[in-house]
Amino acid sequence: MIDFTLIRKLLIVAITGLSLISPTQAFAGKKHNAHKNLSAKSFAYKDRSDAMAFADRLAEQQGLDRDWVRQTIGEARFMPMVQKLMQPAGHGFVKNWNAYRSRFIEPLRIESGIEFWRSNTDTLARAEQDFGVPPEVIVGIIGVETIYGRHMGSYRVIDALATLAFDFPKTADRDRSAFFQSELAQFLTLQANAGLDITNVKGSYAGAIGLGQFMPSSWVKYAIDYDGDGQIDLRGSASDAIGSIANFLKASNWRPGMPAYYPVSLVPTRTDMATLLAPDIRPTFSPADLTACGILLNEKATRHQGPLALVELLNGDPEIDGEEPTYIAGTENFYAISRYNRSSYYTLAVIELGETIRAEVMK
Ligand SMILES: [Ca+2]
Repeated sequence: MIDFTLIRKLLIVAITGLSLISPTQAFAGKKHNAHKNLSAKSFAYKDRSDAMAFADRLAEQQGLDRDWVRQTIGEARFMPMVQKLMQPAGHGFVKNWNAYRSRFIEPLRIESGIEFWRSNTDTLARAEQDFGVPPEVIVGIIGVETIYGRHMGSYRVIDALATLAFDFPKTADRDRSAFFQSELAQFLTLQANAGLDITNVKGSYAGAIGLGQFMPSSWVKYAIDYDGDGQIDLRGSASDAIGSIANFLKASNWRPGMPAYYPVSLVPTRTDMATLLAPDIRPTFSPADLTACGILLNEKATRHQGPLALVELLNGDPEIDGEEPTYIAGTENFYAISRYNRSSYYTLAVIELGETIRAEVMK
């Protein structure tokens, strides 16, 4: 759960062997070898004056014990692989929805999802009642994020966040140090506020935690105790993860009962694609606007109340026969899911995985 495209995240995660999926096969283009040129050595941040100055400021701002903050950040270690994994995927990286989709809508994830749904039927029903978010969306998210807890990440979160806060790769397309400094700061508050032993928590290379891969800032804002044991445990409690994800989506303006998207058909040469694609996935157009621009909607879509977005998902090179993009009309609920991970490919994979599992469970 981080605002990088999952496409890149998964490409990189696959290279480390942390995930069963292999999106390097999902995309045309040059392969990326994260193991090359890995010469940097690990070290502890206690000897870094910038990290210790940050610790002092943080203790002051948050009213935390200065010695504890210095010691905690001081014992965090630079992780060369984390720095490497955050680097851009490289040139020649071509998106391919059909290939991406096949990595997620696959037997292991579907089987695990059916089992997860059946084990958590009551909690999923309660979350729908409380937050208006249906089970298939929550089940889709947990499946795409971690295969129901199978891949929650093996990095100490404190090491991952310190590395990205103080040694964000210089070659990355943009400097995200400030973001990770803020995440590190919020992570430290979880020790006192959530009773988390933060030096032992493991997560992804980007510091995302638990079944739903919450970043610390999302934990602070949206995580809830949903099994009533008085603790928020996003790694060990499926109920807490379910309630927290539902709470996040509700806060992202989830509309109960609204479909997330409609299929569309169009002839790109006859439509005003520049206008239609300008807002990206932010719903902006009425059904009548889309029809006027040459998009063919089904009857249900023409009666949709609320704005829509024309979402384009590439399937390789649009100029090549057989690699034409996939188009859908995304609603405000498509947009709400995309707040979890800002990628239309991620969002559609979540929706399709959830729908596939729902159909199996309801058989
Ligand atoms: Ca709990």
